[in-house]
Amino acid sequence: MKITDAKVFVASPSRNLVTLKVFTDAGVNGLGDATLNGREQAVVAYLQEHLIPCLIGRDPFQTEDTWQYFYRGAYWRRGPVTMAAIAAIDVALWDIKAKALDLPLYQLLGGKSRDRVLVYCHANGTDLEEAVDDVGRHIEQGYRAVRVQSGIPGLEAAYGIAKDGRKYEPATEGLPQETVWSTEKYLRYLPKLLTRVRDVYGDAIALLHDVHHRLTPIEAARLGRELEPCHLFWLEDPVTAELQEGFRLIRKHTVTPLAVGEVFNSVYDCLTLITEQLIDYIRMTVVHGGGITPILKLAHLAEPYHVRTGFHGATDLSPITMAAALHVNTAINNFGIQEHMPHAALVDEVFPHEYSFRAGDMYIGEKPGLGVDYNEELASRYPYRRAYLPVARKPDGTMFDW
Ligand code: KDG
Ligand code: MG
Repeated sequence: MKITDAKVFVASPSRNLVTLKVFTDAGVNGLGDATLNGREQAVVAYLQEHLIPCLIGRDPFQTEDTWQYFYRGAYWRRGPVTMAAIAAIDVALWDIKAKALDLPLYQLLGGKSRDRVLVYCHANGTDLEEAVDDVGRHIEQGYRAVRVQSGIPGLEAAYGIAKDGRKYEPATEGLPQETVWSTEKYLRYLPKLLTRVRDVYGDAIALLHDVHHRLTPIEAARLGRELEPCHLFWLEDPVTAELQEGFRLIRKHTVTPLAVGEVFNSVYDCLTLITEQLIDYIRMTVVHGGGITPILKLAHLAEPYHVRTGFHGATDLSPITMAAALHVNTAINNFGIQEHMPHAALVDEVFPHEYSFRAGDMYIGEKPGLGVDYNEELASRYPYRRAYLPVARKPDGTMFDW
């Protein structure tokens, strides 16, 4: 079998999503997600100008060699643009291979290790009462694991908080939105929120929280320690993780489980974190981590260190990435949990998919390949619209992490 062509689609069915379709001479096609929130067109150019010309004529079954060709062969390695582009090709090739063999993809990744995949949802509110109520609404929908975010008293905007009754989407059209952040206000408030949620809903629910990279190691250590009575499932992205060694300090002071990695794109971003057991969950996922080929290796590397997976699953990762992640989650032994932020109904229409949600779990389905299609005609009615993630500053104007 030979690859004959590949096309990149950029559409905005409620949000921008970049999709790759790879064609073969056997009539089998594969899909890959290449979305990088706020930097979509850079990945499009990388694919169109640099990767697709080298892809034509290759054997789609050679997933390992093709991945190495684009990773090693570029000389310039890593980075989210490069790795999202390589990921799109890698996933599309795995999709082709599984379809050609008439098997659901998880069968090629190790077979079934579980029947269902535990997911966590996002509950949020502009204040404590609203956030607590929203947790209740999600429990009623069947979720057994809930991430809780809330507006912070004294701050106008906060990460993860929906406004005007709409679903939360951080990217907005126009230039980046400017927000103000105060570590002091956040640290004063957060233990009250999570203690209250635990008091109201009891011990049976798994609770998670995303710090979104905004503390220093010693601040994160203090927060982790204060949250210990809440028995969190995890505290996510406590610090910017470029300095992996910073986690040693956090770990020294708290037994609150730690998750990190949604912005990572290489195993080298988390080698120290994993091999020194500085984290409990690794969140790097298929699209930003370079595809199924490296993510499978990462999961296998993490297994003997008791680090489990908790793949990123926000709405800026398309249903193709969700399906790919679910296949990996189904096959590996050290699966932990999967993030589930439901896509808008229109996105689900553009990407008809086999996977489904029931009573707090996702089910991958048995269709050959990834089990996702792409409705090109429908997608073409929603052209790309430039959008950016917000930026954050401290109250005195200093640039900070959003
Ligand atoms: O594009 C940025 C989002 O993917 C990110 O803010 C979502 O932190 C996130 C999460 O945990 O889902
Ligand atoms: Mg996060």
